[in-house]
Amino acid sequence: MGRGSQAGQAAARAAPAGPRKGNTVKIVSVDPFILHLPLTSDSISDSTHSITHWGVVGARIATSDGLVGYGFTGTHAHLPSDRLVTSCIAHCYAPLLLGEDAGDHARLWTKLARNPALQWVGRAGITHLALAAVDVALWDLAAKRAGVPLWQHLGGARPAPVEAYNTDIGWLSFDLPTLIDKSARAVEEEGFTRIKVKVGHADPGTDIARLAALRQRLGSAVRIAIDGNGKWDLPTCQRFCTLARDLDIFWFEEPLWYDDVAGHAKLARSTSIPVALGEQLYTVDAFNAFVSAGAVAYVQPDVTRLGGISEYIQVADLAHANRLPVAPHAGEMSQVHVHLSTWHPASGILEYIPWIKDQFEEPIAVRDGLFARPQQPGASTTPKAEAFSRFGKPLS
Ligand code: 0YR
Ligand code: MG
Repeated sequence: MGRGSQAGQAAARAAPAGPRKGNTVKIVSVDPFILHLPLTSDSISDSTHSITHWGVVGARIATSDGLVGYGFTGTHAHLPSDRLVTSCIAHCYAPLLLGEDAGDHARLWTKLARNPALQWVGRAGITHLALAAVDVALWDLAAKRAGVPLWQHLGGARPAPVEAYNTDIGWLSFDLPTLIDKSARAVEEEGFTRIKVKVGHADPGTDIARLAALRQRLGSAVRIAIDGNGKWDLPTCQRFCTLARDLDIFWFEEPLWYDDVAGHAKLARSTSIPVALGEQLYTVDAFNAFVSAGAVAYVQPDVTRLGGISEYIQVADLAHANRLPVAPHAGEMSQVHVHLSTWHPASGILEYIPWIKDQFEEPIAVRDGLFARPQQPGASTTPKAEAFSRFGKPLS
């Protein structure tokens, strides 16, 4: 793996820019991998999850011109389920990809996603996470072959830079002094004007007290979004929203169970706090249900859970057509979102969680609260050789 990573980068730099002149470039290998990267804090919790590592579970795809592409999904570093994803890549998708033209990724997406046998066992879940990894690797290859960063390959940058909001200051496991201290430092020393705070205590009054103290410390100019990670029921969310009236909450993310379209629609109608969701949705059809029901204001696709970039673009276009802003999930845990947000006209705000960035050849960078535009050819998904040697896990 490590050698592959270095070879991939060298080849990407040597790749001639410009059109392929109709040559087909064959897929010669598809190799899954698992990395368990330690968080920058020892452990964190939101209302639903407690984790110590982030799982980067992916596919390394090599082509006949010597290029190597990387794509991955994100997990909570649970090895048995990570291996279900890599098994799907190795045993279900690789045989469908070997010998194919790597540049044909629209057709290849359909070949994998609509394969009758695979569709039978999963239009979402494990098979879809594996599809995300493979699809992103193919886009990474396409941009490397073109010799440009993915955002440029997709059509170039929107005029405005992408604003970063910091979630790493606001975990539910932080006590109030830590929450306030980290938030104040992010705003006053690092230049963030947007932050996101986790909520979801058994008594929503606890969250109100934390947010009121934070609002008082930071003043009215800082945008504070909150994230419930699907914990509360509808009456609890409604009680919370009533109590939060004067706190100027920018959005309420995943207030309810992830798939509950009717519940989110009811909540959206009963509060002026905008509803945000999408990081747990696997398909454009799921997004379509929420958008059609008026159940979402900020649309939050995740390329590592949708079937990769190919399906993300459909979701972003759906939001755009409905004049809804797109604010993708975690730009650090899926660097691809920086490229997609730099390019797509409905984007403008992106989550910042700095856990895994330093394990990649081109780390994501935020300056004065804005994401820097990636410069290297590809999708910024190539892990460092050292990441494989230090944090790689056996596939069986
Ligand atoms: C930890 N961002 C999120 C982490 C975070 C989750 O489970 O994955 O809190 O990704 O909800 O918006
Ligand atoms: Mg979230």
